[in-house]
Amino acid sequence: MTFENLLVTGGCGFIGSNFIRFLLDREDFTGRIVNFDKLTYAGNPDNLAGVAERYHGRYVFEHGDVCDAGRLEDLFGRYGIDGVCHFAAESHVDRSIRRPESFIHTNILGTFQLLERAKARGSAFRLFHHVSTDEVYGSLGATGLFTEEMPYRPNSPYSASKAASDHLVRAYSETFGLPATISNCSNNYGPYQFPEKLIPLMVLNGLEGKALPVYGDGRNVRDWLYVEDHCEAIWLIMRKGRRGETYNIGGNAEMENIAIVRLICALLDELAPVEGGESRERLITYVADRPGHDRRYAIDFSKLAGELGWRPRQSFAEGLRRTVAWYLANQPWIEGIRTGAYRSWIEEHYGKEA
Ligand code: NAD
Ligand code: TDX
Repeated sequence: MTFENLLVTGGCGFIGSNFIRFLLDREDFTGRIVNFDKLTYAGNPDNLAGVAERYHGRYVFEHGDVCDAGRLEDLFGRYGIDGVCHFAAESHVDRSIRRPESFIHTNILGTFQLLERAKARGSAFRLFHHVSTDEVYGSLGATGLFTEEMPYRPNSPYSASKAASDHLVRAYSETFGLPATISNCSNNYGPYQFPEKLIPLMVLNGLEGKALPVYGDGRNVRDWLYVEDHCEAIWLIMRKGRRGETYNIGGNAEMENIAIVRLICALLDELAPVEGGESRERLITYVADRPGHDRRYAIDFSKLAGELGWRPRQSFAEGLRRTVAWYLANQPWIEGIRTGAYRSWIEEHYGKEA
């Protein structure tokens, strides 16, 4: 299965931009990508710098909101969309606790509008792939793994909105026969991740000599997956996954937050030592816990491994080193965010409300 005109939503975000680069380089994808993105604070055109020029004719950017039914109708018709890979979302848990409304709009209503447009394409439509999270399953105790059969128990407004969108995709598949797949993945890390998430935040704060805020006791556990491994899994599911199915994706890399922060300090001390040789560990600061903070996530991805032969390639130690090195080597990208220059560019091209 391949696609001639694939709509990628949220392609200017962290995982979406990695996915677009990944896919355009593959020999088994010869079609065109239409990247549809609202360019919220998390959408950064610098993530795809040079792509339109390099893949001329195979990559198009369209600015807009997945909640905008009229805009979607125009896009689906104009480009003859035959597949969707749906990344667009409000993605940050802390923001969903402070201001949940945009999460309900984009993650739930936006997914609904996309499903409606995909359904309206009838037999011309091949697949709706929905990119989701392991957070829909809630929190684990010291043992056990999330499987695809587990009941959903989302604990944050973010994960509740993603759970709702997963259910909508499933319902469109069951009720209307819409060809759809869903993937629920653990925490991603790698190049182009917005520095509000744990790993890039610690790297940037460490470089600037700022406090490294660790929530609660720092012993919450997440499973970590290098973003390129996630992209491979998504593409494999899109091509070969069974329609109507959900696949868990994980990295086999459970880590306590505090251990990650210490590893980042050690990498920064090695790759960008402070004058005088002091360790960044002195910047570690325990702060108030996140409300409803899930204690542990861990993934059983044996369905994906058994049916489609997928395995993560990147070890956490090597992936983290590559990631820290990427941030060190990409100062202009960091500066664009730090100074807000990426926003001024967007406002100039698309207006203040973008
Ligand atoms: P991100 O926040 O970096 O990017 C989100 C992108 O969506 C941005 O480019 C933003 O401009 C765009 N967007 C937001 N609202 C939009 C709207 N209404 N219309 C159109 N575009 C809109 O997110 P990410 O970390 O790349 O995550 C991508 C997807 O993967 C999300 O659906 C997320 O739930 C899921 N996911 C993320 C992780 C992770 O660790 N980051 C793990 C599992 C699943
Ligand atoms: O400053 C911090 N200090 C801290 O201790 C931040 C930003 C986070 N944390 C902790 C909270 C979590 O236990 O680190 C862990 C990771 O936090 P985030 O990077 O905010 O990720 P998380 O909340 O686990 O959610 C992420 O993974 C699943 C993504 O943001 C989601 O989009 C994805 O679905």
